[in-house]
Amino acid sequence: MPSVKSAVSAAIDAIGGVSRIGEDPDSLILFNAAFSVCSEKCRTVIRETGFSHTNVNVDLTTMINYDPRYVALRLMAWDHAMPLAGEIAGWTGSSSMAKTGFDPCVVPLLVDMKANGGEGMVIVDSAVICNYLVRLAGGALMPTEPRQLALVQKHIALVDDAPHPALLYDALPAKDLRPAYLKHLTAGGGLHLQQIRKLKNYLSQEGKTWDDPLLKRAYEAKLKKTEDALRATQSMEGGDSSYIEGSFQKMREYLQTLEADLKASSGEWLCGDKITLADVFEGCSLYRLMFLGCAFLYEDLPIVVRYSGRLFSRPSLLRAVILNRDTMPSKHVAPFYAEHEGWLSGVLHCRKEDLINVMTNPATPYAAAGAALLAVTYRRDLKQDSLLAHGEKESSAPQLRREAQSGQEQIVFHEQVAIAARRKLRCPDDVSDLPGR
Ligand SMILES: N[C@@H](CCC(=O)N[C@@H](CS)C(=O)NCC(=O)O)C(=O)O
Repeated sequence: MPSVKSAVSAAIDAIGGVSRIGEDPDSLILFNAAFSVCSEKCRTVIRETGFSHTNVNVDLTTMINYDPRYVALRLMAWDHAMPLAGEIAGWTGSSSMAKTGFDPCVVPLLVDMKANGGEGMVIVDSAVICNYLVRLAGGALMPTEPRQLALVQKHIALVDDAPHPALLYDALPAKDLRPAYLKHLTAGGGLHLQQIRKLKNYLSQEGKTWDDPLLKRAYEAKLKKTEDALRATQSMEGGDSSYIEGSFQKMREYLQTLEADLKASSGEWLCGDKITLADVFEGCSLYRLMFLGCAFLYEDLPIVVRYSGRLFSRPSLLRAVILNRDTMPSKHVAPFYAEHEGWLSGVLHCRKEDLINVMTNPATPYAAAGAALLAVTYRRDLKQDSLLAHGEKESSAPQLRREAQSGQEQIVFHEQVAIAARRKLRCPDDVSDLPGR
């Protein structure tokens, strides 16, 4: 069994995307993805608690999270008494580990290098990671009164089991308000099919690039889970929308519970006047619904609406989630950019979505996709500049921060164009072939 340290180095070699934040960034390492609601919870808690850390940005669009070096690291946190996701219930539209088993191929993942007498410890699952972080921070974001404690854990579990993945991959046929690029990418189960192809490709490398029965079991389980998800999408295309209707119904019921629990609170947060981990989870959850154009699910719940307004102006959530430069665009949330960064930023955010919409549209001519691909040849320089600036981001002068932000913005833009163009031109999955990488 390799040490945690060597498994971390191998995973970082595979993934890259490292930024070191704060004065002591070596103790905590967070593998996470910009556009992942579970990662958003962890990043917000890190902002709230102020931990220095190393951020490893996992690009889910390239499916680098299926690389055996990352999966092996994740398996170090697996309690073998727990089934793997895919080995039990079929696709439920939720990604709760408690309900659906341990998924060996997802983010987020935290490593505490100081734990276990300096041997290091791998911690997975957003609820477990966030509970761990608040304990490490001496109980910040956690009440001590037993009934409040139970309420916090209740809402963590509600958000954990909310069918966010279902609402990302699929939508009500008559009310699909997701950004068009999401519709393009998920149409016909397209994203699941790409994931399946990638997983099969890794499985076929057994004995070549990896050789471990646990990894084989992990890939087979993930493949089964993804095939189940594909079947759910395909059932809708066959005219049976009960799966997605059930998911929306479940989401609606959870939001009504939130409304009722907020009503019973003596203050502006779930547990009175002090913000807790439950509010952080709810903030990420409500924001994701808004991003996907699903805020209609709670717009008739007045207490939830006012509560979401407070959460969406919380600096931790703004910086870790809403204004995060690496995340995907959505016109539904462009007003936040306009409000906090000026109208031009709001307009650019919308144009960014427009461009990705065009590039991912199967009807876009190949010449246009080729032109966009050429545009990314500038990316390498941009990336270097921005990484330099990004390293300084937390502590430096406003001028440097602004430069870092604009560098990041351009990189995100170019990366998204690259991804879209690559798909359009049916480039190989291995993105290292792209110009600018
Ligand atoms: N229960 C897990 C769920 C993690 C999860 O499903 N992560 C998603 C992003 S939110 C992911 O990595 N998906 C990529 C994939 O399945 O390929 C947690 O809360 O951490």
